[in-house]
Amino acid sequence: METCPARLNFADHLVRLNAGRASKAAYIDGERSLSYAELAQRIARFAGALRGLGIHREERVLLLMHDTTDWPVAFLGALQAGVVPVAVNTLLTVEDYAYMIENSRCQAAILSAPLLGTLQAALARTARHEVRHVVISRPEGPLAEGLLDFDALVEGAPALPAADTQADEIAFWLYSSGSTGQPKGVVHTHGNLWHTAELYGKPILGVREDDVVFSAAKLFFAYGLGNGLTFPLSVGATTILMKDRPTPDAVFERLTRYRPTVFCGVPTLFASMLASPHLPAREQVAMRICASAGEALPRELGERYTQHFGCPILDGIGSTEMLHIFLSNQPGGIRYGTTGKPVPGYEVELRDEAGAAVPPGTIGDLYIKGPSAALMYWNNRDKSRDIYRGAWLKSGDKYTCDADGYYTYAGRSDDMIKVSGQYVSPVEVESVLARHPSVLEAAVIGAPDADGLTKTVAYVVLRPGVVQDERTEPELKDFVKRNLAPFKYPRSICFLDELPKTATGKIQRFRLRQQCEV
Ligand code: 3SK
Repeated sequence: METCPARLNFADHLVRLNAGRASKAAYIDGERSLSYAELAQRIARFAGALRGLGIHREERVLLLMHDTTDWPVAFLGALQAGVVPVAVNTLLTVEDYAYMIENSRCQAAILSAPLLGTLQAALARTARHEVRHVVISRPEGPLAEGLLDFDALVEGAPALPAADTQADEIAFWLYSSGSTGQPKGVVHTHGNLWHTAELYGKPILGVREDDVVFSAAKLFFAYGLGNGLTFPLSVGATTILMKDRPTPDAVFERLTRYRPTVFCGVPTLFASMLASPHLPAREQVAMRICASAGEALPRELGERYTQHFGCPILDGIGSTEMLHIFLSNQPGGIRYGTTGKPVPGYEVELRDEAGAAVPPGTIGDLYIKGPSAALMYWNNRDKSRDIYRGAWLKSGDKYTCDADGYYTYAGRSDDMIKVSGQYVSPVEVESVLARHPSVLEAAVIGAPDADGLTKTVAYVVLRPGVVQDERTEPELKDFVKRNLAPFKYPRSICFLDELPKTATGKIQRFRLRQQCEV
């Protein structure tokens, strides 16, 4: 295996690698496409535009963008300039963005036009921000004064040669959420991108030059970033981007129109695809391999999918901190219901609370060692020390390993619940529910649905005198959607007279789990 070059600008690396593919389509988003030559040209010009706006190396820019061809241009253009893109989830709240703007001290925001109102509300709520420029991708009409048009900026800028960066140099950030407190800025290097392609994208997922790749997971997720940018561009493949929500119908439209050969999803999506009356027939699609991450893929779901499409799913687990998948099923050795084996190049250990390795078959905390680990959480030494332990990283997941070396998911070691691949903090949802005037107290847990996928369930005790009727549950769900990122709402609500508690008043979540089925 090649070693990672010490001097590496990952954008420049990709541009050079694809220099011989000038006319080949790199990206197609349904409205526009970019050949490899156009992509290279726009990356260099966007880098030039950042320079022209007075943004210096190592300064941050916020990327709040839907998946269109402008996303890779902005991300790689920033890398090319040595500027650090902070790519964020497009589904968060004004408060989340206000925090991220302050925390990252970003100098510019690059955003999709429909997100402008949210960004402006976040800027208004930020006591001290340093955002000097707001750049709009795909404006829907004339832009108000002071806003910059992405296309005009790119087309009017000179090409900037790549900054001479090191593999270990900060390249970009993503944000990761925890069960309490604010999101944490996960700081990644140029070299980390290179390692995920060399260790997982090429050898495990097996992405090739002749592939058409489609990831339903968006580029702002670490999982989507690898699937839809790092891996296909590392081999000169073509990538389909979709700005819409990944509903089964939207996904079917892309699977049948563009016939991707590599498709990356999450278990909740695979389940809703199989349940849809519009599920395409095997002959209508061209998938040869699929990836799944975000939550454990139930065995039966993997088997049904493969039976229908004739295409295997490689279920794996990664993390924002490790950038991509480090434990995965691998072609030729798939065991549905397990997360497979360590990806070569990564080491995995299961440890007990004292830090000792657990014997086969025993549940332990998952630790990982590998070359794509983030440097730190930005400005957060305590949380960094908690997770990054020397060369090892504590994932927060519990696993068992069988005698054949296959790992099986056994839940989280913190309170977080993973729903459709996104973390939900029960504490956060409970505190929003408790703010509703009808609610006395609430407890939130994760419970399996009929497909074996985890969904959030809220247990609610109403205030004395409040009468529960058919409007109560939808009202409480809407209340959570209005006050938190909407994906965090509880999928079902059970009303109780009281919550089970210990003698000292602690809620007994295990008793709620025992009585619960979604
Ligand atoms: O959720 C996962 O398993 C995952 C996979 C790849 C990259 C990032 C994450 C969180």
